[in-house]
Amino acid sequence: MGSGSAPESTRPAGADRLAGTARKAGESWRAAGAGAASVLAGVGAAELLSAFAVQDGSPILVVGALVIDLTPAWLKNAVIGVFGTGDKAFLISSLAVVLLVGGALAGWLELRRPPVGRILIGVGGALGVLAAITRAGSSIVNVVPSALAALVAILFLGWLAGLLRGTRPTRIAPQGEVSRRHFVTATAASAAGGILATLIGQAIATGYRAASAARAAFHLPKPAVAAPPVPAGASFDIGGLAPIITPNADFYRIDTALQIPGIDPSAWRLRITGMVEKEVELTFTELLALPLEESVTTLTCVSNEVGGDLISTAKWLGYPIRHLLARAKPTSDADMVLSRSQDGWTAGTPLEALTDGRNAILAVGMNGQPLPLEHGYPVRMVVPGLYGYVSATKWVVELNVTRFDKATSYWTDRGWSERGPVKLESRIDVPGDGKQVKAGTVAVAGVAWSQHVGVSAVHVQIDGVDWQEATLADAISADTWRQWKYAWDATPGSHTIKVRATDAHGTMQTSKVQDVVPDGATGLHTIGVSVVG
Ligand SMILES: Nc1nc2c(c(=O)[nH]1)N[C@H]1C(S)=C(S)[C@@H](COP(=O)(O)O)O[C@H]1N2
Ligand SMILES: [Mo]
Repeated sequence: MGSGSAPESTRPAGADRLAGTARKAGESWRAAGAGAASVLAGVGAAELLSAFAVQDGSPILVVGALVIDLTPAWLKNAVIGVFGTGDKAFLISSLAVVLLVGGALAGWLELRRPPVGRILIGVGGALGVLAAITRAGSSIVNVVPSALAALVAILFLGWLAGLLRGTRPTRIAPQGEVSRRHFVTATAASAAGGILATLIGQAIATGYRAASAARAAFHLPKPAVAAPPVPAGASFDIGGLAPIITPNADFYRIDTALQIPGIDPSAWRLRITGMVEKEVELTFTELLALPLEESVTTLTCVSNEVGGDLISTAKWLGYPIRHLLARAKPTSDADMVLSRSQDGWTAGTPLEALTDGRNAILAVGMNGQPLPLEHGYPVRMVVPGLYGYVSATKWVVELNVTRFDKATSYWTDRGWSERGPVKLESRIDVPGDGKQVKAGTVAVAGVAWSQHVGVSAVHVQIDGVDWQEATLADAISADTWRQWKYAWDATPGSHTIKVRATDAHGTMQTSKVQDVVPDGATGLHTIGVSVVG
């Protein structure tokens, strides 16, 4: 028997037990720390996601809102009595404490009885999901951050608890397979990362939430010049045909904004700068005090494929840009207005399109509502006849008067054409491509557009035979799309249907197939249907 046996074995049994108890106590604290850190990591991931992608559904805020709703009035009053306007801060801090204590408890349970700790976190996540669902006006995406929070916290807890178990002494590795320092570093990094992500997420989302609240409190002024009512004859009653006015919720959305700019309308300014005799600055209040005009205009994206749905129509409320430019007095050599969005995006619009009398406006209203945040609240541009990328700047804050040979814009820097007039196009909405229909009279219908020129005719061709004239719905104006329909006498078998529009100048839509790059797609929308007897 050598004298080199482990020191433990020579220690008295009592000291051994004491050391064991102390180790266990320390381990419990570390498990609690791992649980709290896991929850912080989960919350951080969720706050980032809700700030960037979901726009709403921050687990902290949805749970907070639910707590506010569930708190009895007497308790609410007591809290307000004690904390005054700090009541919200009190609520958030209380939630943070509950989360951390819950996380610590989960960590402790996880070490003792896996996977009970992770299950507890799952239950907490389910509460967040429930809170998100019960929020007024919430959609299903709002539950995603809470679900993500739970998932991330569960993964982190599994990982950290594994590391912690690895620090236990074993016969082969008396110091444990994982160093305690390694575990502590991993836990601290998880916690710090979670806190940082939460702070960043909150900072980013604050502007959006403030703008959202300001928009909710804002009532559109009455138009000085109302749009004439949309003629009854502008719409056919055919199921599946795009409605002549697109509801805001269905209006296509295209932009580069990862996070929708949250603009405080009271801080919003429009600056007209550059090649002008006099720079002009306008506040939101000043804009609203001007005589606003209503106009119905169809907006199209240059990326709209033939037959695509990146096109919508709204009744806009706004102020003609030409009047503001007249105040600034562009110099005679200027030919472009580089509009800039709050987030730095730019569009280059021919000066002429903004001054030639068309309804080129700074819009504040869309279908009787303040502009939705994703469509440019508080102010955007709408210019009939031009694709959105050269005209329809959302969250607009500056009009820089310049020249095409001096300035470029966001998409022209990326290979798209400098000029972007909308091309004459038409689309078949019904029947849908590849659909089966019954033999007999079949309603074929769709839309055609050539903004600021107008559509004068639409023809339909079945199986490459003759072009038949379709019936046009009444036009709202040359700036809007036009519905068309054709009663087709369908016989059993497979058939191809093509559509072709003619504009108000008599120019026929080209059948030449061109890609969306660099200035918009061309070609005839063609569908296939099978007719059964
Ligand atoms: N600030 C900003 N404005 C923008 C864009 C953008 O990326 N950022 N995209 C433009 C493009 S390409 C189009 S087609 C229209 C789309 O407007 P909508 O999303 O309201 O339909 O917005 C235009 N305005
Ligand atoms: Mo676009």
